[in-house]
Amino acid sequence: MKDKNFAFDYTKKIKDRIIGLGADLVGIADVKPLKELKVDPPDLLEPFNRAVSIAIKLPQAVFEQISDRPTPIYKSIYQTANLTLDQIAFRTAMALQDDGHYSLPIPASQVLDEENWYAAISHKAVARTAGLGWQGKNLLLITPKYGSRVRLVTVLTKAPLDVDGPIKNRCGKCSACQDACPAQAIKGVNTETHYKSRNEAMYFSRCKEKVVGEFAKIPEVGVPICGICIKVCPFGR
Ligand code: B12
Repeated sequence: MKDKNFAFDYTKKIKDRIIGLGADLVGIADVKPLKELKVDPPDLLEPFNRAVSIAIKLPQAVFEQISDRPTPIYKSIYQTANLTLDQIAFRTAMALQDDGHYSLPIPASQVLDEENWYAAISHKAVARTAGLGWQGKNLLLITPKYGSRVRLVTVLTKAPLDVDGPIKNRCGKCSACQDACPAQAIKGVNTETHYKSRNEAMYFSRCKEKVVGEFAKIPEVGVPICGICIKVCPFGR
């Protein structure tokens, strides 16, 4: 009973602290179901039993400016959001470590395999498992309050934190992202849990060619971003 109360109080204390660092959403995932994921290095998850998922929202106005391609301002906001998340994750991991809990912040946007486009771990999978939102038809995490207008980061930890559970998919019959995708990449398939592969939700090569092959080559953009399926999603508008 004492341990149960301690975990409850400590989880609340850590979540409040992370919100105090500037996060908008925070949830705790059990690491066990995440062991199905391809991670880099392959033993990344071994020392940990919890994954803290952290999201920050993005300014509404930047999406209003996007019509058929990412804007230079969106590029700058993308970079600032990544930096902000990396700082929040770093400070969270250090706070957990100071309390005696082995912890590792995972970078917000670091690509480790540029051929197959994989990171150390999928922040969306962690966020979904931690109950921040569901995996939408656009393959992104959709949160009830901000839609996909969030960026994500993860802190792996051994801290005794209470876990949150996944929430129900609310995409329903909506096809706004499928209709608006400039690459016609989104298949419009729903999932009650998560897609088994990227190709189950989308023609992944079309998305990649548009974002990496075209948008990242716009001189004042220079990074693989798009923003259109985020903009048109009714959640967060
Ligand atoms: C490489 C990368 C890209 C590549 C490849 C994208 C991709 N879908 O893999 C490219 C350059 C194309 C890209 C494009 C974009 N990206 Co990107 N990208 C990444 C990065 C760095 C790694 C992704 C990765 O490892 N993918 C591997 C695949 C297999 O995983 P996945 O896409 O997450 O999908 C699988 C899992 O999520 C799994 N899953 C979901 N829940 C669960 C639960 C369990 C238990 C399990 C086992 C599995 C599981 O189901 C999916 C199918 O296997 C992440 C940051 C990160 N570390 O996560 C950002 C990230 C995914 N990108 C992001 C964004 C926003 C975009 C863009 C919209 C561009 C933009 N900023 O405008 C587009 C949209 C593409 C799309 N619709 O998917 C955000 C998503 C935020 C959100 N709200 O969901 C992330 C999380 C960055 C961040 N820090 O916020 N990206």
